[in-house]
Amino acid sequence: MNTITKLLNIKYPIVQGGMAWVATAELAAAVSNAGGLGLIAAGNAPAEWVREQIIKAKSLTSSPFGVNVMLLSPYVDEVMNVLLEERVAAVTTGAGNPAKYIPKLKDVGTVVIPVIPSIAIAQKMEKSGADAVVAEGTEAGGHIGELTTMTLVPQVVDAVHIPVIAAGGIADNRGVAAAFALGASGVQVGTRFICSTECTVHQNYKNAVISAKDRDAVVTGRFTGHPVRTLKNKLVRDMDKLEKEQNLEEFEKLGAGALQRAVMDGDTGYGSLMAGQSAALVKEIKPCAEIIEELMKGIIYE
Ligand code: TUI
Repeated sequence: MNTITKLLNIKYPIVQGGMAWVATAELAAAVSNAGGLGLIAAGNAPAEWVREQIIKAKSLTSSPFGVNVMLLSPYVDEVMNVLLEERVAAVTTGAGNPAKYIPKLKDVGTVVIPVIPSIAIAQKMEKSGADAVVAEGTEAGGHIGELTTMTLVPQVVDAVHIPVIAAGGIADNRGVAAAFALGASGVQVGTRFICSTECTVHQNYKNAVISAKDRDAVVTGRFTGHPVRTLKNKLVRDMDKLEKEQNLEEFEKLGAGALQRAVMDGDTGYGSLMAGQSAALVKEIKPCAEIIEELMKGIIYE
C-alpha cells in the first residue's frame, strides 16, 4: 500500500493513460480487474456516449475505475455533469485547467487527478484542490508538453505536497523503478496498454506500435500551440510540409478525424497513430493482467 493505492483503493500504483478513442470501457475494466486504475477516455465524445461506457464498465468490473476528460472537448460541461451523476471513482484531465470542476467532483467523492506538463500548473492544481497530479513528460503520446519525464517529475515532487504520478516513456518495470526513484508515488501508462489483448483498437494500430523503432514517435503541430506525438506515417509527412508552409487551415483539415481513422478503420497511412516514445519498447500483445505483472516485477514501493 502507498499513497496512490490508498487514495484510489487499488492494488497496484498503476493508472492507465486516458487515450481518446482507444480507452473504451473494455480496456478500462481490464486494467481495473488487473489491479490498476482503468480509465475511459471521454475525448471529444458526446456525454451520452460517456454514460454508456461508464454503465458498460460497471458491468465488466467491480473494481474502481475512472474517466479521463479532455478539456478541449466541445462537450466538456455535459460530460462533467454525467460524471457527477454516475459518481465515478476518479477523474483525470488533460489539455487544460480543470479547476472550476474540482469542487463539485470532490463533493460527490470523486478523486481528481489533473495531468500537467509544468511546475506552475501543478501548483495551480494543488491550490484548486486536486488530490494528486500526473506529471507527464514529453515522451508521452498525444498532446504533450516540453519537459522530459526525467526532469519534470522530481521538480513537481519538490513543488507540491500531493502525490505525484509519473508519465511519459514508461512501458516496463525499469521505467516504473525509475519513476519511483524520481520520487513519484505511481505511474501512468498509456502506449503499453494499446497493445493489450483487451484493447479494442484496430489490429493495424497495435501492429504499428509493435513495429515502431526508437525514432518513430514524432511531434507534429508545434506551430498550432498543441503539439501532438504520433507514429511517423504519410499523414505526418504531409503535416510537416503544411507546418513548414505555416498553412494552419489545411493542417487542421488533414488532422480532422485522423485519430478515428487510425483506431476504427486501421488506416496506418493517413490515420493519426498517437503513441509515446515507449512504443519502441513494446514487443508483444498481452492481457492487461500480464502487462501489469511485468510493470511491477521486482518493484518495491512504500
Ligand atoms: O491531454 C493529454 N494528451 C492528449 S489530449 C489529446 S486530444 C487533442 N488532440 C489534438 C490537440 C489537442 C488535444 C491527445 N492527447 N495529456 C495531458 C496533457 N495536459 N498534456 C498537456 C496538458 C496540459 C496543457 C495545459 C494540461 C494543462 C494545461 O493547462 C493550461 C492552463 O490553462 O493552465
